[in-house]
Amino acid sequence: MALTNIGIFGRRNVGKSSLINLLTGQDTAIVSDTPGTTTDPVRKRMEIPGIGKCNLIDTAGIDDTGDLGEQRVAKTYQAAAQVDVALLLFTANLFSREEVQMLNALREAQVPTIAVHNQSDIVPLDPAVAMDIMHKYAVDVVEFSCARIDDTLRRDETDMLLAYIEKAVAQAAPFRERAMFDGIIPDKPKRGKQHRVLLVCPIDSEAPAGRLILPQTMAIRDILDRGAVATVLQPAALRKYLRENPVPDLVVTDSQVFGEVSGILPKKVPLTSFSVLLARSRSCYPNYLEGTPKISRLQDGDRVLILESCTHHSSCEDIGRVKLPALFRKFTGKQLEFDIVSGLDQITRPVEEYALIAQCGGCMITSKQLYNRLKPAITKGIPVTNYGMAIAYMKGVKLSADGIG
Ligand SMILES: Nc1nc2c(ncn2[C@@H]2O[C@H](COP(=O)(O)OP(=O)(O)OP(=O)(O)O)[C@@H](O)[C@H]2O)c(=O)[nH]1
Ligand SMILES: [Mg+2]
Repeated sequence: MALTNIGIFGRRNVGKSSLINLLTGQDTAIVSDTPGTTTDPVRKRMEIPGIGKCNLIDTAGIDDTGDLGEQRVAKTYQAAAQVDVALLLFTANLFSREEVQMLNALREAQVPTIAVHNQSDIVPLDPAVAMDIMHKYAVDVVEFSCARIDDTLRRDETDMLLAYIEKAVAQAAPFRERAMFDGIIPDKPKRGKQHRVLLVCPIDSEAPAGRLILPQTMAIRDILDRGAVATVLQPAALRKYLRENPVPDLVVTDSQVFGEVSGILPKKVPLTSFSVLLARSRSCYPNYLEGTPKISRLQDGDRVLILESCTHHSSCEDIGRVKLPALFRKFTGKQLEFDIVSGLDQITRPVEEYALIAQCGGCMITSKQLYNRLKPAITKGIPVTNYGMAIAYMKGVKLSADGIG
């Protein structure tokens, strides 16, 4: 199941650290009545019933001042752009410039947010203030206190807050990552049947020394989590393996050897690639499904943008800079122009100038960053595709909506 990042934001001393401690049931963060106690984001992993695995993130106050204070605020805003769900704490019915500014940043990053009126044991939430916030900013407003003495009241308020969080997590769903084999391999072996997955991993000059690449490691981990069996081999060992072993339930390979592997496999064996599985597990996959066939419509003079999100992954870089442009030209037979933008660098040309955008798997960035990266193009109706899906399409491997060929 996906990991949900839940951020806690608000001015200094509103009780952000007290709330993370209450939710985790531990002294996760230091609590004190000195404003500015929390300086860097503090993360705590926990399992919340109904929500699953979460990272709770406590942050520095959004009203911090001075040189260092401003740096802390900047860090808090950085964290805000990364979370899936936000709790924006305020007290004494004070919801003004700082809160609105943070709310706007969270909205910009499409983070479902709950306004939590904390310390309500000192000053209760004014219903008129709550209505005003709800109407103006379309967020839920919850009355809360980290210091209720009455156990039942505290439990009820906590349950209520968790219910609101659960609702916000559901709203954040489009950005949450699915596990790689979610919906493809059962969570657990069913009726004793272990799923057998064959991973065909080319180890060529582009492979990093001494290790597998991240999508391969992620695939193996998810197969293990599901109680399934992974067999890992190189393409050269595939024919002999298939002669001597039962047919696997699924084969996963590198997009670059899609053609070679599908030529060797018996027709009925489902085949996909690591990068397709990765794309499928994250945001924008439906956009890729829609955008990929548009490769066939490219015309002479069209400009294609290649988005290479990790700067240090030499194998991706080689695909983005060399192999993919060559494949596009060969497949379409058209004169195409290519621009390549690395990391999360600014896209200099107006996005409207592109006929198509090809995004790498983005294994080093979050699903939300990926979404925010592609959003301007998607909203303008520019087709987007993904390295692995584009390669599969151009090599004639037809993928189902689930990414299986
Ligand atoms: N009465 C009351 N006190 C609270 C409540 N929540 C927190 N406090 C107290 O408020 C003070 C500040 O709490 P913290 O949790 O440290 O606040 P914070 O938002 O993390 O503060 P910074 O880290 O400085 O930004 C502490 O003295 C807490 O004990 C509450 O709901 N009611
Ligand atoms: Mg704190």
